[in-house]
Amino acid sequence: MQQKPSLPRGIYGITSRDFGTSHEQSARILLGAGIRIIQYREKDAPTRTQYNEALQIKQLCKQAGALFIVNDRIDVALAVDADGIHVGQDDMPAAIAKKYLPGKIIGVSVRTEAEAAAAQADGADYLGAGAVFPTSTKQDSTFIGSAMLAAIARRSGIPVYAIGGITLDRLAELKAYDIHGAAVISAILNTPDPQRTGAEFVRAWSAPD
Ligand code: TZP
Ligand code: MG
Repeated sequence: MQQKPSLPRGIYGITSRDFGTSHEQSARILLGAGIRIIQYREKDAPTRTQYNEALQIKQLCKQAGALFIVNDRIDVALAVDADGIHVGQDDMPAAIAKKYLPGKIIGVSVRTEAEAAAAQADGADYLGAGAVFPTSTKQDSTFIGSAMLAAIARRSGIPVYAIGGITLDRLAELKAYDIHGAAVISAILNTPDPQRTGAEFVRAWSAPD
C-alpha cells in the first residue's frame, strides 16, 4: 500500500454553496487562492449530485496537486477515490471509515481532549478541533474556545486543524498554538473577492509573527 500523502500545513479549505458559489466554484476559488487541502462538505444534496460534484472537485484538486477530502460520506469518498474522509462525532466511527478506506486519510472532528484521544486511538490521521469561536456556518456546533484548542493541540500526537469562526484577525492568535493549520469557510467564501481573501489567509499563515 502506498504511503499516505503528508498533510499540508496552513489553510484548509472547505467548499460550500451557502455563500453564492457552487461547490465546484468554491473549490476553484480555494485552489486559486493557493490552498492545498480541500474538503467537499454537502449535507443535503442527492447522492448522485454529491458523486458528480465530488468527482469534479477531485479532478480540480488533482490538477492543482492538492489533497481532496470528502465530508461524512464514506461511499462518496470511495466512489471518487478521494484522498480521505472527514467524520464528526455523530458520523460513521473513524475506525469504520479506516476499515473501508484503507490507506486513505481519516480526519475526525473533536471538541474535547477525550474525543481527541479516542479519535487517535481509532486511527485518525488528523483532528479538526472546534468550533473554536462561535459560528453561524454550522448551527449545531458548540464553541470550545481557544484554551481548549490549545489543550487539544498540545497533547495531540497528530496534526490538528482549528475550525469554527476563524477570521484573518484571529489567525495570528491561533498560530501561537501547536496547530497544523486552520479550516475556514465563511471568512473566505462570504467575502466580495473570496479568491483574494483566501490568498490573504494563505499569506497570513506563512507570514512571520
Ligand atoms: N465544524 C465546526 S465549526 C464548522 C464546522 C464545519 C463551521 C466552520 O465554518 P466557519 O464559517 O469558518 O466558521
Ligand atoms: Mg460530519
